[in-house]
Amino acid sequence: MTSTTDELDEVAEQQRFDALIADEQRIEPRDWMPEAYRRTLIRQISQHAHSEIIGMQPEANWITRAPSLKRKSILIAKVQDEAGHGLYLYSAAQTLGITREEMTDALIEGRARYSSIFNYHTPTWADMGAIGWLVDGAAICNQVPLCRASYGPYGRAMVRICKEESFHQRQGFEILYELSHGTPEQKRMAQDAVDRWYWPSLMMFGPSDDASPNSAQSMAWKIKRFSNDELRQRFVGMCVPQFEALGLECPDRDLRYDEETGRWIMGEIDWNEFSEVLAGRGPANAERLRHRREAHDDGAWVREAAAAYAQKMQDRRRFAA
Ligand code: FAQ
Repeated sequence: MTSTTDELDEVAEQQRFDALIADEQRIEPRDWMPEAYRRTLIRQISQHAHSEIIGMQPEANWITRAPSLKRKSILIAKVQDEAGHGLYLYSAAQTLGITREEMTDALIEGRARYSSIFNYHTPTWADMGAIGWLVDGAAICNQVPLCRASYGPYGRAMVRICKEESFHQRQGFEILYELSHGTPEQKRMAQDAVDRWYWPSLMMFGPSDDASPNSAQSMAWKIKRFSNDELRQRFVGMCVPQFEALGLECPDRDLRYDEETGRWIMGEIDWNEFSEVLAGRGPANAERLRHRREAHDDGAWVREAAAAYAQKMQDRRRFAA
């Protein structure tokens, strides 16, 4: 084929891709897609997968110390759900031509991003409530629109993830509700946890729109459906009545609703703290990566055994044929 024919083919493919996006159709792994679209998806989906896997750590910290058998089994189920989310997402990313090993290596070698939120410590049981309510709540706000992401495997993975996140958010709210309606000391513990997690949960939505280099293109490709600030607004609006139901104070003392614009006016997010965490200098970054690396090394025998078993089965099938 001549290069002119190649170029004509590429123009036709691009037109087909653009038409599918314009028509709200899904792009599937077999379809032609622009290289930048593929790379953007690998970036976002793998970062998302890493977040789910690293995100197991702050809550796993409380499994052995949960205050009752019921709380312990709920927490184990939640942490296992996060592992499952990581696996669906790694699988979705693999349909774009990257391997699980490449993604894992990038994470444990410190070359990959994962959500800033998981670089904070969980010193009290109330942190389990605050994570469920605020962190899973923010995750739902961000992820429900991703169920309509233009890339089929990502959107479909998000449907099940969102259902599970709803249960997570509900259990977090319930932990906080019990604490905030318990003894004065329990209520103080709940307020303290919410004070520590509120601002970092707002940072989960990413930089403000004017500082978000990827948003415009990702929205044009219908990967993202709303901007970072739009989703942050939606989340704050969702939290306000829930703060009241919990009987807890919102840590943002400047928060108010502007009737004229229909928007929440918020206090200033500490973007310096956000960039420090992204640069690897958050309270628990080093610990999270160290733990992930150790878990990877400890699991080497499982991977080797699984590969040896798969090889044995393949040989058996070949000899039987
Ligand atoms: N932390 O141009 P944008 C969960 C990076 S899952 C770290 O706005 P984009 C469930 C961004 O990657 C939580 N990095 O980027 C759970 C980019 O870096 P790059 C994870 C951040 O992609 C609950 C740069 O800044 N959820 O919580 C953060 O258009 C409980 C510029 O930003 C997802 O991943 C951040 N907060 O928008 C699990 C959802 N924000 O790659 C366990 C899917 C931004 O250019 C327990 N992802 N960055 O070097 C998304 O929706 C998007 O990727 C955004 C960022 C909105 C996170």
